[in-house]
Amino acid sequence: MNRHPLNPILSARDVPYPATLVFNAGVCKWQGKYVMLFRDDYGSTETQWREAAARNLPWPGFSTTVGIATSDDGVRWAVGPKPVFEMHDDVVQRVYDPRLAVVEGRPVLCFAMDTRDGLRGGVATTDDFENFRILSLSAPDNRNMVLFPERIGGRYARLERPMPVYSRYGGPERFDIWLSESPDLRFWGDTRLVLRGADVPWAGSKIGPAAPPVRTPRGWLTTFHAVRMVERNLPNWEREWHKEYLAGIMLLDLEDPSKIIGISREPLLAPEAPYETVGYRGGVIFPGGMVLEDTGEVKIYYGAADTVECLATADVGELIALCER
Ligand code: BMA
Repeated sequence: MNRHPLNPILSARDVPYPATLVFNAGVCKWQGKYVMLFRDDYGSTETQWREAAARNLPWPGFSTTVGIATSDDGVRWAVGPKPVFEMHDDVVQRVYDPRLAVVEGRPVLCFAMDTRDGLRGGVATTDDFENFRILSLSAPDNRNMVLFPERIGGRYARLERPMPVYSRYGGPERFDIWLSESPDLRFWGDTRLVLRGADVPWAGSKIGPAAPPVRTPRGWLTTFHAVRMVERNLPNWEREWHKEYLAGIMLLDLEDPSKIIGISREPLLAPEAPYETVGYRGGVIFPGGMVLEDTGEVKIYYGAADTVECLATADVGELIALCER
């Protein structure tokens, strides 16, 4: 992977309305442009987090919105004048971590939703990136949903990450990637396990789908995030933080994407650059967008340190080779 020299490609200073942390974006190519939906946590400053940490106060409150940016080259972005997707009422605290896929020509958004009753994963469609129609919301707790860009065997498919706790008897956090299918993007079922967090040798803790998969002749190429517990305290606003977030990549069977063809034996991206290791939560790489260009270049967009949005590129053949090794 090559980190783009202009990284971070989007941060709070590019946003013309209240913004503090701009990260975990979804990106797609639509009608000749790159479209990005990004998460914006605002309403609390860096000074406030540090003060909270120093005085052992609870999490400084953020509000979250989803904003839009567009680009001609996938590198330089123009941010829209106001947020395009947000929800906040007595039950819903916020929607965040958007992932974008163009499914048979139609933009489809997956998102996470914090509610008083648990964490839900949503699927919504849009024709204009201004109005979003929510088609489905999962039972809690589930999130990190990403859609495949076409029907497989006649059905839509998504990767998702439920969060079993009770059945794990208070053991270490180990969440896995699952796949569900749908005839209409509303009703989801035929759910099956794809990859266990415990089976990622270089991470071993919880994992989750990252960017929506792209089709290659060798299989569906898809990134995931994986948590590695580290001894050292990572530089972040909290007193103690030991979860490092890395990116991995795998190749799934074209006909049955619950089957893994191959998976990279090493992380695809680990936090190394200063904008990845230092921030609100240092040591976090959280991909949410992946674009395969006609030239064979793959653009991977990722949130870094829960603070900014970044871009790294690679050659599709090399990524496939990593999985098939
Ligand atoms: C995950 C989610 C992401 C976040 C990541 C690192 O559990 O909350 O939104 O980027 O943790 O803090």
